[in-house]
Amino acid sequence: MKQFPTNFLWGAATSAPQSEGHSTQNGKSPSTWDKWFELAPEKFNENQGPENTSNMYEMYREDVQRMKDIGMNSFRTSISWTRLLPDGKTVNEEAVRFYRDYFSELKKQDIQLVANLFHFDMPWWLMEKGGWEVRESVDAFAYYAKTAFELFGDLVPMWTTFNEPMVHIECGYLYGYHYPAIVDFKKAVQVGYHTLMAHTMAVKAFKDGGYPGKMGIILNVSPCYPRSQDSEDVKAGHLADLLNTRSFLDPAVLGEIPNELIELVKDHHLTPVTEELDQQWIAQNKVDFIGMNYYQPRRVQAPENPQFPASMPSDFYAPYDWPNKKMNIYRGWEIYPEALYDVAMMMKETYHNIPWFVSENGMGVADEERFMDETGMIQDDYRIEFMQDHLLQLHKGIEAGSNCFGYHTWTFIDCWSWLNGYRNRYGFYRLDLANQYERQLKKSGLWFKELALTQQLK
Ligand code: BGP
Repeated sequence: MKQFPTNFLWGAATSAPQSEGHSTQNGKSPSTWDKWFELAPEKFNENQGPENTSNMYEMYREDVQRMKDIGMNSFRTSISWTRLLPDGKTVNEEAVRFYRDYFSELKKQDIQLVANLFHFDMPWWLMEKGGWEVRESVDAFAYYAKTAFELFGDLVPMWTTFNEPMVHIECGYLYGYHYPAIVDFKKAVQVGYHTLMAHTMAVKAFKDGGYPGKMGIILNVSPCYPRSQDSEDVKAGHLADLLNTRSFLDPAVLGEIPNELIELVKDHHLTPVTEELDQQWIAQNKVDFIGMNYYQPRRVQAPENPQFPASMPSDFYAPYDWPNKKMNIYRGWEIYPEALYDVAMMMKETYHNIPWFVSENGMGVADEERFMDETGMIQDDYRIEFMQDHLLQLHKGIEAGSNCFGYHTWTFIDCWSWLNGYRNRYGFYRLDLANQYERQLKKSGLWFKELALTQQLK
């Protein structure tokens, strides 16, 4: 039996675009997802766009009760930028009413909210001006952040600026999965830099305003394991970590962009446009905590034909197909719980043991209906085993002194997921699309309730 610390946060995460629905109603203006779906629905799995998702816009009151029913004492969602500020400046009163009521409901039920500001949903009006490619996006984001702090500060104990900033950078500007789906390493670096500055200026607005609560950022962490101890493979692993993890983790926690990264980018003619005071703002605006989304590790090897200057990250490190890996055969991702212990140790040893939590971890399963029993309950023992194995490693890290204060799974109710639509199911509650978004508890929800209420992993 493993006992977790008192006050440990047990919960789940979702995002506004993946859970609210009503994506172009009630005064909300379109994000890139709404617009892209309108322009090219065929890109989306089974032509399913973000209009309805799991309809929490209407069902949040019952859903907060559902959280309570399974012992959750914490929950993350995001605020929709385009719902709150449809034109970037004017507050949508309907959005204020919605979020205040939703967040008050959580507070009433003693469920600690982590409110995130950006989960891949760039406003379309800003995208038309260049999105994260232009400096205007930094000011626009800081303005939005400040507006949110003013309007909801009394209801939000924990804020985060971005969810997985590397994802919108890579997917939008290198790999074609998010709008504008272009391939341009130099633009990707500029977009990354503006994202970092948007984060920094939002933290600055938070500190300057003296708002209550704590401030953090959520990063996707895939610890890198090189193919061998051969120096070229080790170097590939090091560069993958530098580009994917340290690029945001170092400035957010240590207040500086790694010098090595600045030099690397310079050598490869990728240096972004910066402003004079940027470094100073980064140094002065560190976060209070970090959220780590962990699904699978990154296995790398030295690239076969490195190009100079690099035109893609794969010129620095190539993927390596580790033969011993255990797979989630229902989603196609590697399962490697041990990495969570490594993350815990990295936070303790390299990042001053800053408070952190697992902000996403979970097992996606396609066609999950096949595991439904005669009573209608999904018997997701595979998911229970997945969480158990990860929690064991996390517990080991906590025992070794890592300052981890919580565990959120992805996700609470099965939700829509970008180009994948509703294919991969992750929730504690099954979402019945055929039946008016009805929610049905899965076996993992019952298991989680016991865990959260006893704080013990059996
Ligand atoms: C994370 C994102 C989530 C969610 C999750 C599951 O990277 O923060 O938004 O999408 O991954 O991903 P998928 O649905 O593609 O399996």
